[in-house]
Amino acid sequence: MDQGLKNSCPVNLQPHAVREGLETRWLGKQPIYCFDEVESTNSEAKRLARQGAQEGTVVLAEAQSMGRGRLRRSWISPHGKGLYLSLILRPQVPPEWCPRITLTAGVALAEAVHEIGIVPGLKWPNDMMIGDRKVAGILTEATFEDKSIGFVILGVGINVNTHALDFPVSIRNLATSLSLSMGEAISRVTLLQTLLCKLEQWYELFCQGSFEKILEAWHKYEAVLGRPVEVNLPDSRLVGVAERIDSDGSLMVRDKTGRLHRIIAGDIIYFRVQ
Ligand code: BT5
Repeated sequence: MDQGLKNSCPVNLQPHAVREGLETRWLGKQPIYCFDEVESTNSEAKRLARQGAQEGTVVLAEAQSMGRGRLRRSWISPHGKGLYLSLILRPQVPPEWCPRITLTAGVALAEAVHEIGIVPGLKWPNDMMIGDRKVAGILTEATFEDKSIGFVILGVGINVNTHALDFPVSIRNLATSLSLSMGEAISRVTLLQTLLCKLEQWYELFCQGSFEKILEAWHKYEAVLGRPVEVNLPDSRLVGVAERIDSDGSLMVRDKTGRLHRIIAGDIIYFRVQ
Protein backbone atom coordinates (compact mmCIF):
# COMPACT_ATOMS: atom_id res chain seq x y z
CA MET A 1 0.00 0.00 0.00
CA ASP A 2 1.20 3.42 -0.95
CA GLN A 3 1.06 5.64 2.13
CA GLY A 4 2.35 9.10 2.86
CA LEU A 5 3.68 11.62 0.42
CA LYS A 6 7.21 10.39 0.77
CA ASN A 7 7.55 6.70 0.19
CA SER A 8 10.51 4.63 -0.82
CA CYS A 9 8.31 2.04 -2.49
CA PRO A 10 6.24 3.54 -5.29
CA VAL A 11 3.46 1.25 -6.47
CA ASN A 12 1.85 0.93 -9.87
CA LEU A 13 -0.91 3.36 -10.68
CA GLN A 14 -4.13 1.38 -10.30
CA PRO A 15 -7.62 2.93 -10.41
CA HIS A 16 -8.55 1.46 -7.01
CA ALA A 17 -5.35 2.80 -5.40
CA VAL A 18 -6.01 6.26 -6.82
CA ARG A 19 -9.68 6.18 -5.72
CA GLU A 20 -8.98 4.98 -2.20
CA GLY A 21 -8.91 8.11 -0.06
CA LEU A 22 -9.39 10.45 -3.04
CA GLU A 23 -11.04 13.50 -1.52
CA THR A 24 -12.45 15.10 -4.65
CA ARG A 25 -16.15 15.60 -5.26
CA TRP A 26 -16.27 14.84 -8.99
CA LEU A 27 -12.78 14.77 -10.50
CA GLY A 28 -11.64 11.17 -10.78
CA LYS A 29 -15.10 9.95 -9.72
CA GLN A 30 -15.77 9.17 -13.36
CA PRO A 31 -13.80 6.21 -14.74
CA ILE A 32 -10.05 6.35 -14.15
CA TYR A 33 -8.21 4.71 -17.03
CA CYS A 34 -4.70 3.43 -16.20
CA PHE A 35 -2.65 2.18 -19.13
CA ASP A 36 0.73 0.55 -18.94
CA GLU A 37 1.86 2.34 -22.07
CA VAL A 38 0.11 4.58 -24.56
CA GLU A 39 1.37 6.90 -27.25
CA SER A 40 -0.04 9.89 -25.38
CA THR A 41 -2.60 10.14 -22.58
CA ASN A 42 -3.88 13.34 -24.23
CA SER A 43 -4.62 11.36 -27.42
CA GLU A 44 -6.39 8.62 -25.42
CA ALA A 45 -8.41 11.19 -23.51
CA LYS A 46 -9.34 12.92 -26.75
CA ARG A 47 -10.54 9.61 -28.18
CA LEU A 48 -12.63 8.96 -25.05
CA ALA A 49 -14.03 12.50 -25.05
CA ARG A 50 -15.13 12.09 -28.68
CA GLN A 51 -16.95 8.94 -27.58
CA GLY A 52 -18.79 11.00 -24.98
CA ALA A 53 -16.71 10.42 -21.82
CA GLN A 54 -17.85 12.76 -19.07
CA GLU A 55 -16.13 15.68 -17.45
CA GLY A 56 -13.83 14.45 -14.70
CA THR A 57 -12.63 11.34 -16.53
CA VAL A 58 -8.94 10.70 -15.80
CA VAL A 59 -6.49 8.95 -18.09
CA LEU A 60 -3.15 7.79 -16.68
CA ALA A 61 -0.23 5.87 -18.13
CA GLU A 62 2.88 4.33 -16.64
CA ALA A 63 4.74 5.29 -19.83
CA GLN A 64 4.13 7.19 -23.04
CA SER A 65 5.84 6.26 -26.28
CA MET A 66 4.92 9.57 -27.94
CA GLY A 67 4.18 11.89 -25.04
CA ARG A 68 3.89 15.35 -26.44
CA GLY A 69 4.47 18.93 -25.48
CA ARG A 70 3.39 22.02 -27.37
CA LEU A 71 4.36 22.78 -30.95
CA ARG A 72 5.01 19.09 -31.77
CA ARG A 73 7.68 18.79 -29.12
CA SER A 74 7.99 15.58 -27.14
CA TRP A 75 7.54 14.79 -23.46
CA ILE A 76 9.98 12.15 -22.20
CA SER A 77 7.92 9.67 -20.19
CA PRO A 78 9.98 6.81 -18.75
CA HIS A 79 8.02 3.85 -17.42
CA GLY A 80 6.84 3.96 -13.79
CA LYS A 81 8.83 7.07 -12.94
CA GLY A 82 6.50 9.98 -13.48
CA LEU A 83 2.88 11.00 -13.52
CA TYR A 84 1.47 11.29 -17.03
CA LEU A 85 -2.19 12.18 -16.85
CA SER A 86 -4.95 13.76 -18.87
CA LEU A 87 -8.30 15.04 -17.68
CA ILE A 88 -11.42 15.44 -19.75
CA LEU A 89 -13.05 18.80 -19.02
CA ARG A 90 -16.15 20.34 -20.53
CA PRO A 91 -16.14 23.92 -19.25
CA GLN A 92 -19.08 26.08 -20.23
CA VAL A 93 -17.10 29.28 -20.51
CA PRO A 94 -16.18 31.59 -23.40
CA PRO A 95 -13.63 29.95 -25.73
CA GLU A 96 -11.22 32.84 -25.25
CA TRP A 97 -10.80 31.76 -21.64
CA CYS A 98 -9.05 28.54 -22.73
CA PRO A 99 -5.46 29.78 -22.26
CA ARG A 100 -6.38 30.49 -18.61
CA ILE A 101 -6.80 26.76 -17.98
CA THR A 102 -3.06 26.22 -18.28
CA LEU A 103 -2.35 28.89 -15.66
CA THR A 104 -5.11 27.47 -13.44
CA ALA A 105 -3.60 23.99 -13.65
CA GLY A 106 -0.18 25.50 -12.90
CA VAL A 107 -1.46 26.81 -9.57
CA ALA A 108 -2.89 23.39 -8.66
CA LEU A 109 0.33 21.68 -9.66
CA ALA A 110 2.51 24.11 -7.73
CA GLU A 111 0.38 23.78 -4.59
CA ALA A 112 0.41 19.97 -4.79
CA VAL A 113 4.19 19.95 -5.09
CA HIS A 114 4.52 22.54 -2.33
CA GLU A 115 2.69 20.10 -0.03
CA ILE A 116 5.54 17.61 -0.31
CA GLY A 117 7.97 20.29 0.82
CA ILE A 118 9.32 21.68 -2.46
CA VAL A 119 8.64 25.26 -3.48
CA PRO A 120 8.49 25.15 -7.27
CA GLY A 121 8.53 28.03 -9.73
CA LEU A 122 5.97 28.61 -12.49
CA LYS A 123 7.31 29.72 -15.83
CA TRP A 124 4.67 31.22 -18.07
CA PRO A 125 2.68 29.67 -19.56
CA ASN A 126 3.00 25.96 -18.83
CA ASP A 127 6.25 24.97 -17.14
CA MET A 128 6.94 24.08 -13.55
CA MET A 129 10.55 24.54 -12.52
CA ILE A 130 12.78 23.68 -9.61
CA GLY A 131 15.52 26.30 -9.81
CA ASP A 132 16.32 26.55 -13.50
CA ARG A 133 15.31 22.97 -14.35
CA LYS A 134 11.98 21.82 -15.64
CA VAL A 135 10.15 19.29 -13.47
CA ALA A 136 6.68 19.33 -15.01
CA GLY A 137 4.75 20.62 -18.00
CA ILE A 138 1.13 21.21 -18.90
CA LEU A 139 -0.47 20.69 -22.30
CA THR A 140 -4.00 22.03 -22.75
CA GLU A 141 -5.78 21.02 -25.95
CA ALA A 142 -9.30 22.21 -26.77
CA THR A 143 -11.86 21.44 -29.45
CA PHE A 144 -14.45 23.98 -30.46
CA GLU A 145 -17.99 23.55 -31.73
CA ASP A 146 -19.48 26.59 -33.41
CA LYS A 147 -18.52 29.37 -31.03
CA SER A 148 -18.25 27.30 -27.88
CA ILE A 149 -15.81 24.86 -26.32
CA GLY A 150 -16.48 21.21 -27.19
CA PHE A 151 -14.09 19.70 -24.66
CA VAL A 152 -10.70 20.41 -23.16
CA ILE A 153 -8.00 17.84 -22.54
CA LEU A 154 -5.74 18.96 -19.72
CA GLY A 155 -2.49 16.98 -19.83
CA VAL A 156 0.08 17.10 -17.06
CA GLY A 157 3.48 15.42 -17.03
CA ILE A 158 5.53 15.41 -13.81
CA ASN A 159 8.97 13.92 -13.28
CA VAL A 160 8.38 12.28 -9.92
CA ASN A 161 10.93 9.52 -9.29
CA THR A 162 12.83 10.02 -12.51
CA HIS A 163 16.60 9.52 -12.28
CA ALA A 164 19.04 11.74 -14.15
CA LEU A 165 19.96 8.82 -16.42
CA ASP A 166 16.28 8.34 -17.38
CA PHE A 167 16.48 11.65 -19.26
CA PRO A 168 18.06 11.67 -22.70
CA VAL A 169 21.33 13.57 -22.84
CA SER A 170 19.62 16.36 -24.78
CA ILE A 171 17.58 17.44 -21.73
CA ARG A 172 19.66 16.02 -18.86
CA ASN A 173 20.92 19.47 -17.88
CA LEU A 174 17.50 21.07 -18.30
CA ALA A 175 15.27 18.59 -16.46
CA THR A 176 14.94 17.41 -12.89
CA SER A 177 12.51 15.36 -10.82
CA LEU A 178 10.85 15.71 -7.44
CA SER A 179 12.84 12.81 -6.01
CA LEU A 180 16.13 14.25 -7.27
CA SER A 181 15.23 17.44 -5.47
CA MET A 182 14.01 15.73 -2.27
CA GLY A 183 16.70 13.06 -2.14
CA GLU A 184 14.05 10.37 -1.62
CA ALA A 185 11.31 8.61 -3.56
CA ILE A 186 7.87 10.20 -3.67
CA SER A 187 4.52 8.40 -3.66
CA ARG A 188 2.99 9.00 -7.07
CA VAL A 189 -0.47 7.92 -5.87
CA THR A 190 -0.59 10.39 -2.99
CA LEU A 191 0.81 13.18 -5.13
CA LEU A 192 -1.80 12.43 -7.78
CA GLN A 193 -4.61 12.49 -5.22
CA THR A 194 -3.42 15.84 -3.89
CA LEU A 195 -3.12 17.16 -7.43
CA LEU A 196 -6.65 16.06 -8.36
CA CYS A 197 -8.06 17.79 -5.26
CA LYS A 198 -6.23 21.01 -6.10
CA LEU A 199 -7.22 20.82 -9.77
CA GLU A 200 -10.85 20.39 -8.82
CA GLN A 201 -10.79 23.42 -6.49
CA TRP A 202 -8.99 25.74 -8.90
CA TYR A 203 -10.90 24.55 -11.96
CA GLU A 204 -14.19 25.35 -10.22
CA LEU A 205 -12.94 28.88 -9.56
CA PHE A 206 -11.92 29.11 -13.23
CA CYS A 207 -15.43 28.10 -14.32
CA GLN A 208 -16.92 30.70 -11.98
CA GLY A 209 -14.81 33.37 -13.66
CA SER A 210 -12.63 34.01 -10.60
CA PHE A 211 -9.49 34.39 -12.67
CA GLU A 212 -8.21 37.21 -10.45
CA LYS A 213 -7.87 34.80 -7.53
CA ILE A 214 -6.11 32.29 -9.77
CA LEU A 215 -3.63 34.90 -10.98
CA GLU A 216 -2.99 36.00 -7.43
CA ALA A 217 -2.11 32.43 -6.45
CA TRP A 218 -0.09 31.98 -9.65
CA HIS A 219 2.04 34.98 -8.73
CA LYS A 220 3.06 33.33 -5.45
CA TYR A 221 5.03 30.81 -7.50
CA GLU A 222 5.93 32.78 -10.60
CA ALA A 223 9.57 32.49 -11.61
CA VAL A 224 10.02 34.65 -14.65
CA LEU A 225 8.76 38.20 -14.08
CA GLY A 226 11.42 40.89 -14.05
CA ARG A 227 13.82 38.67 -15.93
CA PRO A 228 15.29 38.91 -19.40
CA VAL A 229 13.44 36.63 -21.80
CA GLU A 230 13.49 35.62 -25.39
CA VAL A 231 10.06 34.70 -26.65
CA ASN A 232 9.47 32.51 -29.68
CA LEU A 233 6.49 33.87 -31.60
CA PRO A 234 4.92 32.22 -34.65
CA ASP A 235 6.87 34.39 -37.11
CA SER A 236 9.41 36.27 -35.04
CA ARG A 237 11.45 36.32 -31.88
CA LEU A 238 11.09 38.94 -29.17
CA VAL A 239 13.81 39.88 -26.71
CA GLY A 240 12.93 41.89 -23.65
CA VAL A 241 12.03 41.77 -20.00
CA ALA A 242 8.99 39.84 -18.76
CA GLU A 243 7.13 42.65 -17.01
CA ARG A 244 3.84 41.26 -15.80
CA ILE A 245 0.97 38.89 -16.45
CA ASP A 246 -2.08 40.80 -17.63
CA SER A 247 -5.55 40.26 -16.20
CA ASP A 248 -6.41 37.90 -19.10
CA GLY A 249 -3.33 35.76 -18.49
CA SER A 250 -1.16 37.16 -21.31
CA LEU A 251 2.51 37.81 -20.70
CA MET A 252 3.57 41.43 -21.12
CA VAL A 253 7.15 41.82 -22.35
CA ARG A 254 8.93 45.16 -22.71
CA ASP A 255 11.53 45.31 -25.47
CA LYS A 256 14.66 47.44 -25.31
CA THR A 257 12.96 50.32 -27.14
CA GLY A 258 10.48 50.48 -24.28
CA ARG A 259 7.55 49.06 -26.24
CA LEU A 260 5.25 46.70 -24.35
CA HIS A 261 4.18 43.51 -26.18
CA ARG A 262 1.24 41.31 -25.27
CA ILE A 263 2.05 37.61 -25.66
CA ILE A 264 -1.12 35.53 -25.74
CA ALA A 265 0.49 32.30 -26.89
CA GLY A 266 4.23 32.01 -27.07
CA ASP A 267 7.15 30.23 -25.73
CA ILE A 268 9.86 31.58 -23.48
CA ILE A 269 12.89 29.89 -24.89
CA TYR A 270 15.40 31.52 -22.63
CA PHE A 271 15.47 33.08 -19.23
CA ARG A 272 18.03 33.53 -16.53
CA VAL A 273 17.34 32.53 -12.95
CA GLN A 274 18.75 35.20 -10.68
C1 BT5 B 1 5.19 20.77 -22.12
O1 BT5 B 1 5.41 21.15 -23.41
O2 BT5 B 1 5.92 21.01 -21.19
C2 BT5 B 1 3.92 19.98 -21.92
C3 BT5 B 1 4.18 18.59 -21.45
C4 BT5 B 1 2.90 17.84 -21.20
C5 BT5 B 1 3.16 16.38 -21.00
C6 BT5 B 1 1.89 15.67 -20.60
S1 BT5 B 1 2.22 14.04 -20.09
C7 BT5 B 1 0.54 13.66 -20.11
C8 BT5 B 1 -0.06 14.35 -21.32
N1 BT5 B 1 0.04 13.51 -22.49
C9 BT5 B 1 0.86 14.04 -23.42
O3 BT5 B 1 1.14 13.52 -24.52
N2 BT5 B 1 1.34 15.21 -22.97
C10 BT5 B 1 0.81 15.56 -21.67
P1 BT5 B 1 6.53 22.18 -23.86
O4 BT5 B 1 6.44 23.45 -23.10
O5 BT5 B 1 6.40 22.25 -25.34
O6 BT5 B 1 7.88 21.49 -23.45
C11 BT5 B 1 8.44 20.45 -24.19
C12 BT5 B 1 9.94 20.50 -23.94
O7 BT5 B 1 10.22 20.12 -22.57
C13 BT5 B 1 10.72 19.53 -24.80
O8 BT5 B 1 11.05 20.08 -26.04
C14 BT5 B 1 11.97 19.27 -23.94
O9 BT5 B 1 12.90 20.30 -24.09
C15 BT5 B 1 11.42 19.37 -22.53
N3 BT5 B 1 11.10 18.05 -21.97
C16 BT5 B 1 10.63 16.94 -22.59
N4 BT5 B 1 10.41 15.96 -21.71
C17 BT5 B 1 10.75 16.45 -20.50
C18 BT5 B 1 10.75 15.90 -19.20
N5 BT5 B 1 10.32 14.67 -18.93
N6 BT5 B 1 11.18 16.71 -18.19
C19 BT5 B 1 11.59 17.97 -18.42
N7 BT5 B 1 11.63 18.53 -19.63
C20 BT5 B 1 11.20 17.78 -20.66
